[in-house]
Amino acid sequence: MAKLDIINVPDPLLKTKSTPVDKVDDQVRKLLDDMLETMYAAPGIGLAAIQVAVAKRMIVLDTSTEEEENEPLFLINPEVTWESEERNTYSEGCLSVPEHYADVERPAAVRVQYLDYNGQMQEDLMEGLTATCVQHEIDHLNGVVFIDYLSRLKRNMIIKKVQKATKDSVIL
Ligand code: GNR
Ligand code: NI
Repeated sequence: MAKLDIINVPDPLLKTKSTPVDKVDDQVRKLLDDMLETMYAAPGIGLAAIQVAVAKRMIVLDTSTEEEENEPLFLINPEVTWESEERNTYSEGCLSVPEHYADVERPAAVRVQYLDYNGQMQEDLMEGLTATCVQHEIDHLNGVVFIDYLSRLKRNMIIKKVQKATKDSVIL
């Protein structure tokens, strides 16, 4: 396994629409394993491939708490097949927008169809934090970051701060 580098806003890659995976092979599984290691190390509860600069429709998730066993989920070519009328608001963060948080409203529950680690089709109902997180990750696959839901003023302010923090952390 290998830990990968996570890209930050305003990297234009984060605006690209990722392309479907056509075959779940060992190369795909290797990337999923590396993404999971990267997510756990961050630490985060989700990660989309585009965040490690791979424009493929793959995400990893683990919303289990510290006291629980790890419960990794691997989703390839995920599609929302149903969303609840009920909405939920969470204070969201993103590993590509480090140290910034904002409320985002989304469907409280979704059904998601996807290929699993073995290339088998699955359909799961997701609720609570898992529902929020999977929608946040599917947004990444479509080139959308949570700050895109904020006003242009707030978004630009956050991008500037992340850029500055990223530059300041470069050791010359
Ligand atoms: O680690 C993460 N936490 C989080 C919290 C609330 C809503 C969404 C998320 S996803 C984020 C990791 C990430 O950036 N995934 O793309
Ligand atoms: Ni994110």
